[in-house]
Amino acid sequence: MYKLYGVKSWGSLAPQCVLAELGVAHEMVWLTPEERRGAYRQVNPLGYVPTLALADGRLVFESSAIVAHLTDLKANELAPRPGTPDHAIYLSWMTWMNAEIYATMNAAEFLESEDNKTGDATSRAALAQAVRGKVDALFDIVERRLGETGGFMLGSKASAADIYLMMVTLWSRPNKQALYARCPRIAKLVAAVNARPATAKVLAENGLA
Ligand SMILES: N[C@@H](CCC(=O)N[C@@H](CS)C(=O)NCC(=O)O)C(=O)O
Repeated sequence: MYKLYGVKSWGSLAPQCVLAELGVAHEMVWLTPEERRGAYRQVNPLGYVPTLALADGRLVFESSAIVAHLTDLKANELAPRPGTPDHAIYLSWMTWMNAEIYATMNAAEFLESEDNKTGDATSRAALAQAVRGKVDALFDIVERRLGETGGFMLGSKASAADIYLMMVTLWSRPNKQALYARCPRIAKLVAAVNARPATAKVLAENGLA
């Protein structure tokens, strides 16, 4: 059975939603933010969540890889089948959301955190603001895409890529409502994703209902 290591409302959210949506048997291992710094480093080298432990004990990290692995397990409505051109487009956007949006948000959070001691406070704040500006620009790219696709990341029907997008919007600044007000197509997509019964249940479990 799969074991998903997570922290509530963090990067384990999309993998947990996809496990629930697909009805895949799994166990959740909830960590506190502090626990990630200890023995969990042997599970995930950076102490990041999520990590998915396979039935044979091997460990899969990177949230987008975990989601794509799960949707590849069997034919389902959340993603195109592996090896097809549509699946290439799916992987492309999943990787982009992780490598660009998620990673840039992480960079901004680091710049804003007490761990960042580079230079003076003013230049740190200016740099963080510039990186937040890049995050906004990335969401603008998504907003434009949704105007071309029919409302969802891969077309006119929801997929796991939309669940992933919903997750990263939660961490936008100053808050998710500001993003949804600026990007109405993203807001509509998130509302549709959040209304899915399996996802709604997971959101409630993560304290996000
Ligand atoms: N690229 C990784 C990023 C994971 C990540 O940044 N997780 C955050 C939680 S949302 C984390 O564990 N941060 C802990 C830290 O920065 O120490 C993935 O997609 O899985």
